Amino acid sequence: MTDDERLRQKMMTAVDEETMQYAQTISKEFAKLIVYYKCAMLEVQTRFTVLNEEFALEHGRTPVNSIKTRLKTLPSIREKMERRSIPFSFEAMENQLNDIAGVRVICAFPEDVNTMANAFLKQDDIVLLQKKDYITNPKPNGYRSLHLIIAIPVHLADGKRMTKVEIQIRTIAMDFWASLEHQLRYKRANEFTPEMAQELYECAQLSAALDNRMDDLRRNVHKYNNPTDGV
Ligand code: 0O2
Repeated sequence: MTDDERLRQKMMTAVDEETMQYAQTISKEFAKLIVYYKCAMLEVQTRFTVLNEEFALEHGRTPVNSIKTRLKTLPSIREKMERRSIPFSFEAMENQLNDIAGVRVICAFPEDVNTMANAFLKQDDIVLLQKKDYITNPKPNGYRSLHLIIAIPVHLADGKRMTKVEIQIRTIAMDFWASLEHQLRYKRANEFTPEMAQELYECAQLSAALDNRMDDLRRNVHKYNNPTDGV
């Protein structure tokens, strides 16, 4: 007997056939939904990869340093819905959660963040649902990033389905700070003393200053090497 068969036999003794079938239907429906999110996420990743290649052809450098993708797991989805007192259903999951599929685009320079965001949002099949500009208006703790919630069509055998994706666009320096802060905070489990919070905030300021200096340097290098250009 395989492990799967043994597990099924164990479950059969614990729950009736009707419950088993219900659980199977639910897990199939969940798997189907997750596939749509995965396809939407890959589509977004491809669109940024294409924009990056095109930019490299025209300008001789790549504005996108790396692209990370992640799909929320079922326990993480349930935890978020419980935290927000949303009764669990697939409909509520689709309508009320914006970040089941997430794409993080890490850019070289601050200017690249807006260039990439604008080029992406210009595409006529992308619907912008929400924009939070934590670069112009950083969070009180110093967090900086451009957040977009968009819907993108996923083309299926029987038509298209608009699917939501959360996109975070930030520079390497912004990502460095956010990744370390996230580790220290470990999903809100760790508390910071006011001194620790201040230290983190100052680190965020340092990373913002570094971004600005590197952006100035990029502009100067460009101007020096292309004296007739406007930039
Ligand atoms: P994870 O593990 O990265 O997914 P939301 O909960 O997303 O519906 P909210 O809080 O209004 O609603 O969304 P917001 O402000 O757009 O932030 C969502 C995500 O941005 C977070 O997801 C983080 O990835 C990132 N983020 C926001 N604020 C901070 C911050 O202060 N520090 C760091 N390191 N990341 C931040 P999750 O689900 O919290 O985490």
